[in-house]
Amino acid sequence: MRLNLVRLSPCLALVFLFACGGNHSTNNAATPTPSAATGADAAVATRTYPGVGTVTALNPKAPSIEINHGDIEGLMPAMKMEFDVSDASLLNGLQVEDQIDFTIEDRTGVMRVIAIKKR
Ligand SMILES: [Cu+2]
Repeated sequence: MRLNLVRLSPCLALVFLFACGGNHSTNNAATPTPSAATGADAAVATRTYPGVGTVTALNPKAPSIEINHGDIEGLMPAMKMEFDVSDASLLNGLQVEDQIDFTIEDRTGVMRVIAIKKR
C-alpha cells in the first residue's frame, strides 16, 4: 500500500501540472516578448490588454472583480473569472450586471485590472 502511494504521488503532481496548463496564466509565461524578455528584464515585463465584459461580482475588500469577459486578444478566450484590481476605488459606482471596458495588466503572468470604465 505505502509503496503504491509513493509511486502514485509524482504522477498525480504531473496530472495537476498539466491540468493547470490549460489555464491562461501559463500561456502568458510561455509567451514573453521575444526581444526584451531576458534575465532581469523578463522578471518585470509588463503588458496591458483591453477587455470588454459584464460585472458578475464585486469584492471591494480583496479588492477584486469577477467579470464575464469576451475574448482578450493575445491573452485568453472568453470566460467568467475573478481579477484582482490595483485599487479598490476602481470598483466605486459599479454594480453587478454593468457592462464595462477594462484594462488588464499582465506582469509576467500575474494579472490584475488597472482600469475600469462603464459602457
Ligand atoms: Cu479570463
